[in-house]
Amino acid sequence: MKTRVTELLGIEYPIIQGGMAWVAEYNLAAAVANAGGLGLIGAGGAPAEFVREQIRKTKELTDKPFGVNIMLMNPEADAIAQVIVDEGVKVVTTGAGNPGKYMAMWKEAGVKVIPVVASVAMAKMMERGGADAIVAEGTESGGHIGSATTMTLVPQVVDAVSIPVIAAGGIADGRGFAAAMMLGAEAVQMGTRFVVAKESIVHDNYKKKVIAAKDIDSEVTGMSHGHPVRQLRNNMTREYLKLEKEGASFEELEHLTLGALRKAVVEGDAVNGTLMAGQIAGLVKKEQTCAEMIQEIMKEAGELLHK
Ligand code: TUI
Repeated sequence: MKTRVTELLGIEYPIIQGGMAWVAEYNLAAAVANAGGLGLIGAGGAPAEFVREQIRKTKELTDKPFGVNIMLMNPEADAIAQVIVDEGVKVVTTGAGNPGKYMAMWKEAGVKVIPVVASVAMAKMMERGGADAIVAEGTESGGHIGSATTMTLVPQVVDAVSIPVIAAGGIADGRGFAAAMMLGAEAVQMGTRFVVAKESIVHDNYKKKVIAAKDIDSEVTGMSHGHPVRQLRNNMTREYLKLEKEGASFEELEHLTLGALRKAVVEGDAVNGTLMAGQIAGLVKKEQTCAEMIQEIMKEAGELLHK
């Protein structure tokens, strides 16, 4: 399937893997790239030199295009922005902020820039700043989220900009893919389904929780201090939401979450760790290779779109 996004990125299928902190490391990025999608390394809160190593390791596993996602709240974001240029990475996506200050250096280096946004205003601002495409991410997504749903956000962003739009949030199968195309998107970004990929290094306890999750098993923490994060309900979310309700300070809550994502992904602490996942987790039923996932989605979507 050809769209402006497959042309822009030189990929076979219009499927982009989410830039999930801790989860989106080189094994997953390379597996998605080799399966014909766009693989991403999620820099999350990692130091710049760690990201450089991840880029080099990805290159050893694939000669297909891949990108890096920068979480803009990372204190090392400036250094990571430079690593992307130095290592010749072709695509960058950004999250949790405004990448405006890096746009000129990336464009000059020929890097394709795809900001992830949660509003029409931000999408327009990014287009004016020179973005090549935009990910419109609905509140169904896991991790740090905005408030608009994918169903409402995607068509409004499509109408507001001329650059290609990639839909994210609540998409995990061929039906979601086809629906996103109907809303005017030219690719989808998926995170939650790739968490349970065979090539994903996520701890088995975390994968099991995603596979067991039902439709209403996620909670949004951090709403009170302006950093809403969607994750699966567990002891951590119950504790967090209780403290938040009692008016705990940002610092207190931060203390609770510090390192909690690593605890879940690496150590498999599904009780006190942060199990970031989207609302579509209820649809994710089994571990498969990235190639199996992408093939299945494209086949199902092809049949639906043909009908
Ligand atoms: O960035 C994401 N999702 C993320 S980042 C992340 S790491 C993290 N860990 C713990 C706590 C908080 C974050 C986990 N998930 N998605 C892309 C996204 N970006 N969604 C919404 C936004 C966004 C929000 C505000 C983009 C721009 C923005 O602009 C603010 C401004 O500067 O005007």
